[in-house]
Amino acid sequence: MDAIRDGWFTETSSLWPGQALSLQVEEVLHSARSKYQDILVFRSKSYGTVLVLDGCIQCTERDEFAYQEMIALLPLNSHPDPKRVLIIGGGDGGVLREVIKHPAVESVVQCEIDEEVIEVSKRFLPGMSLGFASPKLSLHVGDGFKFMKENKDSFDVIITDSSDPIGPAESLFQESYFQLMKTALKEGGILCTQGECQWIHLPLIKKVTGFCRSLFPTVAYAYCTIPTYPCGQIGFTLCSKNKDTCFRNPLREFTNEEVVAMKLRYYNSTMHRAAFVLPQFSAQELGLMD
Ligand code: SPD
Repeated sequence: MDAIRDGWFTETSSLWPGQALSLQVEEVLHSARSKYQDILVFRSKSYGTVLVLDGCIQCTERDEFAYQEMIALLPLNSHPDPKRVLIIGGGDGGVLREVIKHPAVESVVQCEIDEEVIEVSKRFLPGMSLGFASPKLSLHVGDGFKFMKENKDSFDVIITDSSDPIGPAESLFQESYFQLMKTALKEGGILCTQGECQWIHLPLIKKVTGFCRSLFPTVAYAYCTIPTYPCGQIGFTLCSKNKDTCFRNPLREFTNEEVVAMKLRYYNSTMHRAAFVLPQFSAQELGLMD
């Protein structure tokens, strides 16, 4: 709980040196160490309940929908028929909540290594974790690498909702992991991973999109705004085994009525397209120019 001082939680990390985000704390609800990481939950003054893993903010009730909707719907709406989905990580349940809303999705396997994150989310973040009761879900508590080695050619879409590339999640940003996702995807399958922030992690994004290009015929990077992630943004790496996939043009467009019925608050078809429009410094460095 070193990160809380004088009633403020401050998120510092060697991944974003020289900068920090602080949130005012009203009450610490939970603080414990699981087998894998430190888990902190607090009620903040202006962002609702906040989940922090190893000192890094994973989600706040106020803005989580931006990330969860986009990491789920960018790949799902880029696939012609995303029936079978695998989520790696995502123990808070927010990505699952969005995936099971999708009309084409018939079944979801979620593979999360840290059961305590799931339990903490069920207890303190009920609005995020309600999907754990879905009949579409098979929950697998265990290692995503092992699971994918044992489940080849099985999924239309794989979503990796990881924390940052330090500690347990570091391996999820490496080429061997993307190779494994490729083998777990069916023909024409699509993956989407937490892709970090172009303002502070451009070299990492360049490395990841670079090796992805050697593995997949179609690779893209998109991003959303979100106040409580570093620099107020986070990105997504998307790859398709289908050379004809055009990520910026969704194959399925939700009508306004569908957007409202699905209780979407960030994602719509216009936002889908806009998410792939990168600032010049980033587009140029990543070689993702039009
Ligand atoms: N810098 C924090 C990145 C966290 C990304 N994962 C968030 C998990 C939300 N389901």
